Amino acid sequence: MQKAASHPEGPSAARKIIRSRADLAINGAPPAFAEPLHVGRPNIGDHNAFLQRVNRILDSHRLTNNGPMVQEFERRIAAHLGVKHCIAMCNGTIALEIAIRALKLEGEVIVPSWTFIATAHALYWQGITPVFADIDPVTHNLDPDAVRRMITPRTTGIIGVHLWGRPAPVDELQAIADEHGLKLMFDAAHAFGCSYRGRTIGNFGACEVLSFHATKVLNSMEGGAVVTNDDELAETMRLMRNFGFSGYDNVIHPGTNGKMPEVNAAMGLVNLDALPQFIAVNRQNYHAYVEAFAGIDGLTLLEYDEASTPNYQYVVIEVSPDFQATRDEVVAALQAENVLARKYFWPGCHRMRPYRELFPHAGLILPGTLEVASRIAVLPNGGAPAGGIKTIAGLARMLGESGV
Ligand code: T4K
Repeated sequence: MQKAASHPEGPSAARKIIRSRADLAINGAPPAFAEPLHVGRPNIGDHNAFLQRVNRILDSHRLTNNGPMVQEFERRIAAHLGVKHCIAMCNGTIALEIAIRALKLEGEVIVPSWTFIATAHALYWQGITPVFADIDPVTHNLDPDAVRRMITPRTTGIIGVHLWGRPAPVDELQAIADEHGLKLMFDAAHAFGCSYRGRTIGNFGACEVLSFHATKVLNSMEGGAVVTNDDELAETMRLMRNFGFSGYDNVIHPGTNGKMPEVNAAMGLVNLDALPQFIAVNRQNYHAYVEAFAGIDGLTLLEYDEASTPNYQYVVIEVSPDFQATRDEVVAALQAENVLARKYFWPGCHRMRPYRELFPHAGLILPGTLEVASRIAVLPNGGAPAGGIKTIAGLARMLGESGV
């Protein structure tokens, strides 16, 4: 089990106090932390419970193809989210692709540019054009008016993303989809356990896609799932994930290999047992960041609304243009101290090579995305920053006063 956030020793015990630019590792001083503090340090539950499950898998000789661990994992996830069906997959990206195909999306599908690249790739990989709509720079989620502006006769669907676990504007997107006869699904890779207006994420749109990648609040090392309340859609996706097989030797649907192996389900189950502790540590860290960063002019921590039951996995700061150091300088200075802050999802999907060439003028209509892409950084959470948050804030405060 990971250590509590307040643990004073270990890799995240800071080795110096940063008072001036001369104390900065980027200027030649030794780094504040002996070992890297990662944004995506995996949450790992009870080691013995996991090893026992692995032994059961080995003893049973059932390694994959919808084995008992996967079935148990699916039941537990569906119950946890209060959703009818969970179809576990080998990763979130394949889960997105299978959901997109099962919904028969084609032509153009509207997505935010401000998301992990997998959301766009899952469409493009299947010959569908991802059309990037702008976000609200306050929420970082799709702006419904911007979505309306991107609808054309070729549009067949919308994929909303609950970025950082903060819910997308579900009702507004559903209204747009209904009005225009479009399919709506959600990329809920960040939003495990979060909710929208009192209802757990997983229950919205035609289906929602989860990721259980190592860096997520709940991980199965690699893994993903589609959750849905639609029986027919669930059945189609179950077929698609296993080459379209219905029983032995009977292929009744086109398909692929999207199956989750047993060992991944075992990891997911053990971690699900420890999820309340993981979220408690994230939350405790988040509040420690809030306290430590209070009063640093020009740096804002992205807020979570307790009512939406956040998992607090991502600690996101926004560096304002008035800050003494640019966002890139802040990230470089943090990284030199071994605080491996990330610029997720800079520069925005539309400015990444495959899509830049597809939509050379997209920047003109995505000002919110450009603004957010230029000012955010994601800080370590989970077990990573234990004992180090005050040092990280001290560095930020110094940068705000003197620059690098
Ligand atoms: N949609 C959204 C909105 C997503 O965010 C994602 C995934 C997906 C869809 C697709 O789901 P998957 O197909 O991945 O299930 C990471 C993850 O690879 C990716 O899963 C995640 N989003 C994205 C936000 O972050 P990178 O390129 O940042 O990964 P990487 O290897 O740099 O890891 C981040 C940090 O975590 C590293 O500094 C080291 C640390 N780490 C990582 C791993 C894998 C560890 O300490 N241990 C580990 O085992 O993409």
